[in-house]
Amino acid sequence: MTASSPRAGSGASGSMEELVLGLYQARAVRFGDFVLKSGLRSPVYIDLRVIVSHPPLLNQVADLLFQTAKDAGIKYDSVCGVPYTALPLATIICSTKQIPMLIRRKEAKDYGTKRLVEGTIVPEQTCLIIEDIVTSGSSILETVDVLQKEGLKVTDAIVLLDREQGGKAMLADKGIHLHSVCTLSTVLEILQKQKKVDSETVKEVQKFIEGAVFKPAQQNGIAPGKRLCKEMSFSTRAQLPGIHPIATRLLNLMEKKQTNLCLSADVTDSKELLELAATLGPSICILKTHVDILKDFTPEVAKELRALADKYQFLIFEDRKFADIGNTVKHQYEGGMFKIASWADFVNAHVVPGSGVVKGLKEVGLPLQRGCLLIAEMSSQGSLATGDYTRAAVQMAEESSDFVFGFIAGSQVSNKPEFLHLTPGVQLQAGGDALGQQYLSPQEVISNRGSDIIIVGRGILSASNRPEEAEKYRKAGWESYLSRLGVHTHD
Ligand code: 5BU
Repeated sequence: MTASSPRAGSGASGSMEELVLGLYQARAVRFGDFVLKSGLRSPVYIDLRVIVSHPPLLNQVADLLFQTAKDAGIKYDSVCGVPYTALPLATIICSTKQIPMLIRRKEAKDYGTKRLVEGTIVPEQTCLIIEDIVTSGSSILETVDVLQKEGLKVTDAIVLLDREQGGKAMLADKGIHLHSVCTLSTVLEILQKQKKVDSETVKEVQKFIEGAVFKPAQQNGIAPGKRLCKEMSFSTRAQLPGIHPIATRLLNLMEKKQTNLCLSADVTDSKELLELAATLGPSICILKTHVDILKDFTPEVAKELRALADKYQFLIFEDRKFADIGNTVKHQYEGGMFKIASWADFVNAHVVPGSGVVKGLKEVGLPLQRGCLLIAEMSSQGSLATGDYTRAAVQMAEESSDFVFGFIAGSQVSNKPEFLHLTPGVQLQAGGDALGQQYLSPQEVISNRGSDIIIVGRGILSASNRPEEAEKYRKAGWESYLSRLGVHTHD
């Protein structure tokens, strides 16, 4: 038997099918468009953590791991699971087969003096590693390293699922034989046979596996996002309990006007701004301003803009990007010559100052029933708003959902359907500008990356017929939203 093929022997293919279907039913294997921790985009998402909620499946997996080690003829004295998903698996194996277990501590690094491995370590004894899934092999190697430093021998690792993205070779390079219960190809084969996945998706995943050279250092480590909320229509999301009133208003008017287009009205003349609002108003759900670029702003302009927003039913978003301590942003939001809070339905803020920025804005905005978006990602080249920063923005939003109702981001960063995602850097033609702006198409942003609203500036403003161009963007954005709903309906 080869390590990467389904287990041979009596009833093995049956049990393999049972396993794969069990994983699929437990939603441990899902298809869609995901960003992995490594930064790679993937059409398949595998989360084996969920199996602890399915005891029969958990036992089955533990048994298959044990059998795979047995079939491969591996001799070992103890078993160690790679934290955390494989810990319960190692526990079941060790408990049912009466094998000594070792536990690798992940946190010990932080405390310095704590032991790195719990259990009785007998130097020169062989420890078998158990893991749930392998992509690059780096998690296994970390555990190997710790065990070897304790004087243990490690030669083999058993994994439930090999994503076939270079992990096996990487481990072999370090002298570790990887044995897998099954591979992603096997999972696909079985699910296609069982009609759980169509041939197109299978091809897409196969292409991904073949083409995905693992790049651990890639940017943008957004936590794998669930696409569940993207199956929901805007009007359904508008009624979610606890959703922010601005989000409800916005989602309802989007559905009513059939538009998820936000116009970035980046003009410097107030008359032109008001003209844009009056002529493009019917095509947009939001008009985004940079009030500080207007050369002739007066409070009257804000008043007229407000009247147009109410007439044509769009919201006003002042793209102020607050980024100071709470006390300062409070003044910037409420006062000065622009008095933003008095006319803008919502604003946005950077998360770099910490939660004080939201607290400050909230003091002014909440009594006025305003809302705020947090900048989780930026469209510009080399943006530092990636990975942990993006995750921190999501957490901050979750902690102040009475005021924050969504994100500026390049893709879906939160799986909570009550949060809206708005994406700048959108044009029908891909490309960018000379100052670092990067453009994606409406379809890419809405259908593939799971955002809700496209923000378009020069794509529309530089056209000779702006209302006609705005309609083109409205249609492209809306059709992408419908296709996203449609795709998921057929899932
Ligand atoms: P464009 O003409 O479509 O490139 O204008 C994009 C607008 O969105 C512009 O007003 C920017 O200030 C704004 N923007 C952005 O482009 N990228 C970002 O990450 C953020 C805002 Br946040």
